[in-house]
Amino acid sequence: MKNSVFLVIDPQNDFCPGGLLAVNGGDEIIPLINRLATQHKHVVLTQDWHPANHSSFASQHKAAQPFSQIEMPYGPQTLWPDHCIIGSGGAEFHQSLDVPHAELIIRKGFRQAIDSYSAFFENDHKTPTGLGGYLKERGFTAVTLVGLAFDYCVRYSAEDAKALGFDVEVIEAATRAIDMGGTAAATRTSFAERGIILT
Ligand code: VGL
Ligand code: ZN
Repeated sequence: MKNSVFLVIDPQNDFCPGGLLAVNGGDEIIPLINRLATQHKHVVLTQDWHPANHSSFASQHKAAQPFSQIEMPYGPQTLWPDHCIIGSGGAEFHQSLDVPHAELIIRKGFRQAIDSYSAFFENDHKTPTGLGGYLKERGFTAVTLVGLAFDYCVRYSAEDAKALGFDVEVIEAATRAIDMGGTAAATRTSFAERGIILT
């Protein structure tokens, strides 16, 4: 596993029970993530990191409900409750997360006008976060993903990693899904079609 990196997606308070965009059981995966991380020499964390007026927040759109869909200049966008606001407690990593050997924390979603589910590209599918270049420059060829949420940030990060040429594995037991309208099943189908290994 010399050439593999363990990528932990958004293990943050706001995606855990009690948080502003809580994912069912989001906190349950933290001990497993800690354990799996000890088996990997190289670990990278991502952190959803939004300004308070972020355009993905329903609160920024007149009469819009959280979890509704709108059309943005870059394509369709789900509107979310306010979450992971820069500097807030909700944006901090879960207090039980214990991955001191993580080598990089990559923040995403910090531009007001565009969301970023993927750790590699923002939601226009064009603007790079820099993570792809970083991993390639360091010689990694394989990415193992875990974290939150399975059907959003884990999904799009895994798909972009695969499109960039990495071997990609997602450990489903160390993820939890938002699962709105069949999005978890759609994620499994998409992974199978793309050759992303789901274990
Ligand atoms: C996420 C929705 C909005 C995620 C982040 O981490 O899956 N989902 N922001
Ligand atoms: Zn977000």
